Amino acid sequence: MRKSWWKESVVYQIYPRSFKDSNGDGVGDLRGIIQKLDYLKELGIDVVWLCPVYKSPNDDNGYDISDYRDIMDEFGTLVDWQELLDGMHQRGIKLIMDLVVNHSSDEHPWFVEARKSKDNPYRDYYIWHPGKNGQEPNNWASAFSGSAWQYDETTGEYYMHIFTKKQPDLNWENPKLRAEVYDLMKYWLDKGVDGFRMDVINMISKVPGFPDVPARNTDRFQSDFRYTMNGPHLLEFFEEMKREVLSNYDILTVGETPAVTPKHAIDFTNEETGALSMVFQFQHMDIDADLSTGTSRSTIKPWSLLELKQITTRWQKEMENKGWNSIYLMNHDQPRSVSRFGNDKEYRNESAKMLATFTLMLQGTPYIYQGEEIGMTNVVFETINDYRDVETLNLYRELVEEKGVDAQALLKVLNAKSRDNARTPLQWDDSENAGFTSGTPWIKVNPNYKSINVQNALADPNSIFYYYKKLIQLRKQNPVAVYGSYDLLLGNDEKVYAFTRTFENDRLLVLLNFTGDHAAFELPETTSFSSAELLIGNYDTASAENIRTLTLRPYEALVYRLH
Ligand code: ISL
Ligand code: CA
Repeated sequence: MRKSWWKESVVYQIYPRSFKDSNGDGVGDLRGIIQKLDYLKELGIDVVWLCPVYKSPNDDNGYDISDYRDIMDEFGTLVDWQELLDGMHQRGIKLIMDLVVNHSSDEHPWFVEARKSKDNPYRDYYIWHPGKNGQEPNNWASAFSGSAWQYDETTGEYYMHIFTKKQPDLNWENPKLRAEVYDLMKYWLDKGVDGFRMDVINMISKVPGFPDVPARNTDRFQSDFRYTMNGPHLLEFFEEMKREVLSNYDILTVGETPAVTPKHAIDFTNEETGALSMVFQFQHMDIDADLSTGTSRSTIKPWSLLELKQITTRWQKEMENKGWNSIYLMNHDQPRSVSRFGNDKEYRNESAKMLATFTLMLQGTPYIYQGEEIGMTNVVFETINDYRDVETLNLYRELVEEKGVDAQALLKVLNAKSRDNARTPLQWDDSENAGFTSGTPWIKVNPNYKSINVQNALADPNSIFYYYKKLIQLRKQNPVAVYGSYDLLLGNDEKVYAFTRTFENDRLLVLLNFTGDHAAFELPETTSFSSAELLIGNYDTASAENIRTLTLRPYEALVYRLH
């Protein structure tokens, strides 16, 4: 396996709208991030992934871009952006930008032109289709409710939008459009950015003919993305992008790729034949959803550790030596990891550290989402009016207002699943609005900021923050934590997740109790070692000496070096 800086890096994700507001308008901005660069340096991360900061009408908080080469007014200017990049580079931190090119904003000049007439030179930058019997061309649902097609009066045709109707899909079949995308990528790379996170990049090739998806129920529009992802030209587009752009730079590229198998991921990330460094897969993001009755976001069910083990092990083993994983438990689209996979009440501290150990000790590049390093939790909004996310608001309208689903029942699901859980402001201190803004925040602050905040974390040597810091250093000092192969132990244990990492003559043993109970276990005879040295643990006092038969305390995490 080739060594590379992006395999050894730890990435920190910033959602700029909610990170830090520098001018009191209630919206986080670039100068706010500049103020906090030393905080990121202290944590020890290597790379920042910055969610979109380009000009945008903000129908989907920056994922609807109207100018790919300039900065959103609310966030600042290109001059601020340059200062941010320089400030990062001075501190040895790299910057990857979000590349959102499956779709643009409907206010992008390309779309403004495209919708003018059928023979406009920009018409083919987007995907147009006549209606079928006076209705939408097919039964595809948008990921954000309703049809994936919008009728456009001027020319009497529909355009495709997998996300909101203000996010028309770009037509990658058009070589002119592809050349434009490569150009804008070079524009940012030549300014010195260190890579891209590529939004839903496996959606750029759709299955031709746009056939109806099989109906699972009587709904007019079906949430089934089989024909909008991993289409027949995807690998060609990747190859071309690699040839035209990526291969000329030493960068980190991570594709956001829902609904991929390890086979796809290997095609995309293989060192010789793939185009990308790594991808985000989503299998583990569905373990608490009931996909037979709805989507990941509209349903909730208890998840099982056995399933998490099975999914994680599948990705760890199948990608080994063939591709490269990225490891994450949350991002700006997902609930808070400690609330979802740990216990955000009596064991918040222990379980957040246990989950950190899990994330940092797997094979792959780990991603930490802002606030995760201090154990921020889901927020409980009691009314739909507190939510801001377009996906959440559309879902509420569709289910409650159109289909008559019980509002309280849906609010319960949203409390657990809404993307806004990740988007409440970062809690800096215990002053008003958590020190995020001196004005009125664009979305409510989680009321637990009085105790859960950065200031408290920095003042407490036992905080989740310092535990992350230690784990990050551990990963840097031990190549086995980066490159070591993964092997699962105790595959049937419903409480304890145990695995080893092996690289050359070095071996680590990782023991994680995923429950609030005491969990006893016995390592299999085949795990041979004569002594074990504790590298890190999330309880103050050490465990028993004999680690072969151990009882882990609630959410206990231990990492040993085996000799
Ligand atoms: O479509 C999905 C599953 O089939 C979604 O889970 C999808 O993966 C996800 O919504 C894509 O997210 C990304 O693109 C969106 C944007 O709203 C998100 O914030 C972004 O991360 C549209 O750009
Ligand atoms: Ca601001």
